[in-house]
Amino acid sequence: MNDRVRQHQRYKATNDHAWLLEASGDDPLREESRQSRFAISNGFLGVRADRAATNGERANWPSGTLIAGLFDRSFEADAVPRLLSGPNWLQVRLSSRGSLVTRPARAETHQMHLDMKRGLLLVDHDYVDDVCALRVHELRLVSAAQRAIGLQACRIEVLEGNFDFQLEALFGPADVALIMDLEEPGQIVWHTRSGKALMMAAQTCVSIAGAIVPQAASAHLGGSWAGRASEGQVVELERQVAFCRSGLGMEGIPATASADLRAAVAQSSDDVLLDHEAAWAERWLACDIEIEGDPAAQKALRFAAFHLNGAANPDDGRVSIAARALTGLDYAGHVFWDTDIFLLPFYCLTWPKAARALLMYRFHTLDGARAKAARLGWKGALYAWESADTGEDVTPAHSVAPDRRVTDILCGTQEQHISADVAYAVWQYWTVTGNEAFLLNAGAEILLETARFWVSRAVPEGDGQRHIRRVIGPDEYHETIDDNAFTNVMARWNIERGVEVAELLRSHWPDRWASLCEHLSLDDTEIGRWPEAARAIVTGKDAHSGLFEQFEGYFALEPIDLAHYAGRSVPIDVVLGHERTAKSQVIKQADVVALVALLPEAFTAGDDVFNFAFYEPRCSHGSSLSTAMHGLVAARLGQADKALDYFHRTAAIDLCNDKAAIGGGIHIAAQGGLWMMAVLGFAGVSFQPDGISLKPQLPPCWSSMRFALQWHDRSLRIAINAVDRSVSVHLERGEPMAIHIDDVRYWLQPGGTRQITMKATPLNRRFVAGVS
Ligand code: IFM
Repeated sequence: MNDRVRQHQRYKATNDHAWLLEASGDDPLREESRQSRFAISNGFLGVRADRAATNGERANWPSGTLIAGLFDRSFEADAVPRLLSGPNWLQVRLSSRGSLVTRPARAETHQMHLDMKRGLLLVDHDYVDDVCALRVHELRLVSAAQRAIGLQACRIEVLEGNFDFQLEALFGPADVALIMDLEEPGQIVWHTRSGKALMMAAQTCVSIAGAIVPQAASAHLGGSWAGRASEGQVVELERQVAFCRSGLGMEGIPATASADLRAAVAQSSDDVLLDHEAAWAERWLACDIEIEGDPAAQKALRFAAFHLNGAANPDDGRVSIAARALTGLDYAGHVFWDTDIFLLPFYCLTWPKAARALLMYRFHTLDGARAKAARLGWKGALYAWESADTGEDVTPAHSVAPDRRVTDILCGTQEQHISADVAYAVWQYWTVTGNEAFLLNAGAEILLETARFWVSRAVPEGDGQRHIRRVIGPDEYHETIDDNAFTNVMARWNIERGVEVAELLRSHWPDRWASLCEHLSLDDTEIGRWPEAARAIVTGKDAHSGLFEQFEGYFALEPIDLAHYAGRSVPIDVVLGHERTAKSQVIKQADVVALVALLPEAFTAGDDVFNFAFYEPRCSHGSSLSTAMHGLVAARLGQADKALDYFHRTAAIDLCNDKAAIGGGIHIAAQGGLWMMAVLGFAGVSFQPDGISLKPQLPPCWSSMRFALQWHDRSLRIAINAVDRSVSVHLERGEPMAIHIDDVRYWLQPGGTRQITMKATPLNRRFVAGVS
């Protein structure tokens, strides 16, 4: 393929629609949602799908480049630190004979393609002018291979007439909280109020028909170019940027950064593109899920994996993933339990290195968690409900409620299940990877310090039991409640894991155990009290019925039939008002149901079904985290139709234009939840001490499902076929291991495949293992 053909091919999106997200035309009301949905990111940089060739006539919101971990306050009076953005490096202004080319030929010629396979955003526009007609193709990426780098390439084809052009490569302003220190050709350095630094280098090059055009006027970054391109000719602009930030455990910007960034932007765009595509190909090999029979589910899972892959940086243990990942600024870029509970499963099972980095972030913020526990009068570590870069709790104290009143936010002090959620994530990673170095150097300390917190937090009372009072569970409609079942059962579990990890270290790594005990001032007497403390925590479970009471007094609250409010377009607390909602049984999101999902062992035979049946109709799904948890539980309970309905509702949160606008960013927890529903729900993956277990119950319309998993440094490929009722597991790489299919244990040899034919029972495609 010659250079020109190859250059042209770059801008062509794959024609496999299962890998594409498409939008066309102008849709001003949905523009901001589109910017989130079509955003690209690489765990360090995030770029919303702002228009580049806007010709300056429109200042898009909020524009700019989100930079993972770059938190600060803009002004003294700012309540909490927020994620800052670097400049928008994608603005291009086109003029023809001195006038801006602003007239799109037809609205529908504006087309956006998110090519998820190659990790590219491709945008096409046609423009007309009195003397020429132009077609502009744009390609953008933030490199999955070299996370510092962004690349923009624009190809301007002259369809008719002569194009006497001026082309400007512009840079939008950086966040107001970034103060410029230095601007010199090709480079800018900023600092923040608290002394963090951001450096950016940029290089732009323009050519006509392959010949470089000299710059007409130079700016420190970007610049302008002028020339004439006649009909059939192509003007091409290539711009590369590279960013470096300091401030997270680093002493300023490294001395070599300037040279490194300049070298990065000087690379050939072909090399950058090829490396990026290769990195994406590797990710897809590890995490793609293929579904036959449900194209919408297929696309939703690709979209989920696309954003999950873009959200994490396996090389940086100082940052984590915000509630809107790097696609928007809702929640100020803060990190919630979303990451530990909804995202970790994807990373543990498909990208353990990224999972480890996310948990190292929790390790690096452990001091903040210890300080928070101490400030509130407890021992151990209470993680920040909303976390930024230091581990300090950055939950705002107030917000404006939907009724426009300023209300207090109590989550920062009361939503304490976060500590158990972090411990849960640590344990999950340990179970899935067996990474001893992580356990010894970071994981054990988190488990012990969070366990220690709960032991001090669950206070023994006159009834001989321990109570955890004045908390908020996942259901945030009920504040300052006592003995939230989710919090208490997770706390118990956390303490038990603390005891387990203590025993493990004591017996296998006594030296490390001794040094950790010294470091934490922990001794056998203190740990000796933990098992009893765990047992004494009230769970709210009725011994006869098996039903958990969501919190003390919940059953006495006003029951409200949510069916009467079906079709409402606003959250139920807006309809009922804050006070009535709080005095009712209406739940914001999965709470006891989340417990069924996370700790199924806390439910004995049939209790899970009963609890799900009781709580599901009481849930209003006022959080984007809710439907995924319900779908996961429904799938595991064999309620495949219901689970599929939850799956598609979860997918709609970010993909459906008729839902609430998502201008503030995509809901990354919902994306993680989709993956969980598919793999942990429909495929029925769970963990055994010696391997993985599968209990597939595919929805009726999914004729097959294929996916890959990582387990203890092994790679597995799994195929479930509902048509011939087969399940096959292939051990692609790694040592022999056990695999359990519907409770029957099989042994897998390296390179070997197990294919099992299942017998279908009449119920809901519930399979039973048959011939081996
Ligand atoms: O973490 C969630 C919380 O559970 C509900 N409100 C939104 C937060 C961020 O997604």
